[in-house]
Amino acid sequence: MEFETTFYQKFPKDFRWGTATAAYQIEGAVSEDGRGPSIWDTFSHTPGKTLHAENGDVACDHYHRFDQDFDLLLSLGITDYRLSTAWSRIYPQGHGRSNPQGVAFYDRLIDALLERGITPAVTLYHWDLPEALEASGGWRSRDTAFYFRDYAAFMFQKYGDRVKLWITHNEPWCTTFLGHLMGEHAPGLRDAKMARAAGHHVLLSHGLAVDAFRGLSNVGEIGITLNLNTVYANSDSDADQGAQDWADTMSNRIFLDPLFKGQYAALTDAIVAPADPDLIRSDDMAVISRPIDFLGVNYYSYSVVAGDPAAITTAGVRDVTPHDEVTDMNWPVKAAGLSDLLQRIARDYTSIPLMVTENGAAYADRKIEDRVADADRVSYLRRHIEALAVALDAGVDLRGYYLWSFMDNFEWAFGYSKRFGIVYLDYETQRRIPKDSAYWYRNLIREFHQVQS
Ligand code: IFM
Repeated sequence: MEFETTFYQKFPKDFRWGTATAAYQIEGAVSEDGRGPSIWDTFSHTPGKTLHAENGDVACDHYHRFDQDFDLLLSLGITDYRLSTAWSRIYPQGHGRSNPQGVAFYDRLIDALLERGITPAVTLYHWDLPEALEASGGWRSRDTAFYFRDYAAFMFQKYGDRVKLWITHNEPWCTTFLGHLMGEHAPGLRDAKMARAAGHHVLLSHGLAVDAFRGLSNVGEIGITLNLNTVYANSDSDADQGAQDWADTMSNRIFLDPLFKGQYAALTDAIVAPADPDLIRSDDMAVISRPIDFLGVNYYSYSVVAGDPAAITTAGVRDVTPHDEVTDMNWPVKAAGLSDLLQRIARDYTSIPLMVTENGAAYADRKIEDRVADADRVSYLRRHIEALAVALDAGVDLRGYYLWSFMDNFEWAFGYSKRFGIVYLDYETQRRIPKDSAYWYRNLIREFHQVQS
């Protein structure tokens, strides 16, 4: 047994054990069947933006291999799968005329999952904004929020008979900070005012999509996914507590507060930039904080911070996180950060169901013969899944866990250098090789169902 019987019994009977991926990271086929370019095509083809100038042109070639990939998922007993759809396959220009071939592709893909008894959870935006919309101001423009609503409404109507779990956005933090403030993600901007506008319009687009969803019947449940990071103060001192307040707002409250409290956290202006006078319009906060059915939580790492007046460039906040155990991303590991985070959300923000929509780790995996012995990943996963049980014990309404990622894929600015998958990708041949962690996860799911039946 991977875990004791009593351990499995802590989870609800219908707990979702899944894996997650995203369109640009796996699909490839960027110029096929009428797909319009997205900001990630532009960004990854701009010299200096991604490691080794790598891009998602081919990626895992999932566009042509999804049947084989879903056979593999099924053989691993994984019954839930989180994917994202590429907006520019549906609307090559971002709005206007939809693309029948793109629509047909997701028809085939969703049907292929359902035929195998795998439940899809669909994320509508995982960072690949149609380039045509970027040209007219991207997320800095209010219009983009309404174009997103229209795209979302189309998707609900088209696939809502088969897809019952919808996620509007993946990690608005990354769109806002990495894309518009730090320049590390598409569209590669470094402008605080623009970041403030982009973050607001992403949230607004989420709320507008929720409204569109509520206007339809029998389409299931809708939520949003945030990347959250448990922030601990180094001590009880006022300085360290102040640093924690700042870092926690920057990582967590920045999106949790508007979504669940209908207002921006007090430090938002200081952390990003004050909002322009006409940015936040009268009804916006009410739209942004519309009730949702679940919150998706992506958790990878944590931080410990101390107050330090000498840390001028980071607003007096010094990162003192121990790096005794890190993943290949150099992200410090702390599984208790996940249980603390889930309990904190339930305590401070909402009693709606939570789902861990991403958790996992990159390691420098080696394929020897036909085996990838990724004991470090198994250890990471085991401890984080134990943390789920701690949260459940504490009364958190947790409904699912989607491991990131099903297979190695395009890790954005890091290109193909970071391997998060439980399935190894030989990019030369496009062979898929389940790692030891895939078999470990298969056993866990099998045992869970045995105990629960
Ligand atoms: O690969 C990403 C994913 O696209 C979003 N969440 C974090 C993952 C690992 O960096």
